Amino acid sequence: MEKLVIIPTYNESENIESILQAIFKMGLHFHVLVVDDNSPDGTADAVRALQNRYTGQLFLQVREGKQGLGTAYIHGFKWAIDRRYAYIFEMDADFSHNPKDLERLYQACKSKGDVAVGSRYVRGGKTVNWTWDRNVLSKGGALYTRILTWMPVKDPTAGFVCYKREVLESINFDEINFVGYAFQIEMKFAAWKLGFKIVEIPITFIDRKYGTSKMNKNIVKEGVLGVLKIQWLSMFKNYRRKVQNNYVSTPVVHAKVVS
Ligand SMILES: Nc1nc2c(ncn2[C@@H]2O[C@H](COP(=O)(O)OP(=O)(O)O)[C@@H](O)[C@H]2O)c(=O)[nH]1
Ligand SMILES: [Mg+2]
Repeated sequence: MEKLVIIPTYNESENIESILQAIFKMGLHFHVLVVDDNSPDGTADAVRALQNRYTGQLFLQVREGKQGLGTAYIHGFKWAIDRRYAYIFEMDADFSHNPKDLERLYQACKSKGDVAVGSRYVRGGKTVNWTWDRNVLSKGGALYTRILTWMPVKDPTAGFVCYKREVLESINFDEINFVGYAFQIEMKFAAWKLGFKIVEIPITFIDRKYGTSKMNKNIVKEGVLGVLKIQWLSMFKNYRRKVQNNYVSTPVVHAKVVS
């Protein structure tokens, strides 16, 4: 149980089959967990249809309805921790994140840090086909986060990330309540505050060709207020202690039955 890619989905029937095929076709032993929020377009059925071909590699969790990206990931993280995966990845379904970069993220996480971020804003990274307003929003969000928090991450809203299991085990998910960009920022912020090392590797982020973005005004608002909130907590309310998970799960050891 080495590498698990978590893909949250909401109405991704046009992308899900091809992204899964692209991951498995590489033959690099990545397992995939799709966390679908009961998409009306039948995304989960498309996953089920592939599960026979990829038994033991492709997993599906369906939640009741659209509950946001953040809680979908937390659901996936708990699932992954229970199964003792060593490296746990976040990745979108829409091909903005290139499956071919998974291995580079893995190697960076394994040998250079505890968290590896696929970054648009380090040397060699870029975005392709994004509208100017999405670019401004994303770069502005990154700058805003860096100015307020001083977190040494150039692409704090990035959603293409590899975490060592120990990092996720150390975070108390009950304290992570954001759902959009703020979720991505807070996960990195929490890891950083808990003393883990974050490295960034350059990626090319390409805007989706199929399906629609689930970005909206509330997600932006949450991002602006969310960064203020976590910085406030870390300055005055001992954020580190709050977000630290005091219960680190250990594998169930089955006692040998003698006699
Ligand atoms: N399970 C779940 N997945 C979501 C939700 N919102 C977005 N996603 C998925 O999260 C990924 C990123 O979302 P996307 O709309 O592409 O955001 P953008 O890249 O910022 O425009 C995609 O795979 C979406 O299907 C949600 O509420 N629940
Ligand atoms: Mg997208």
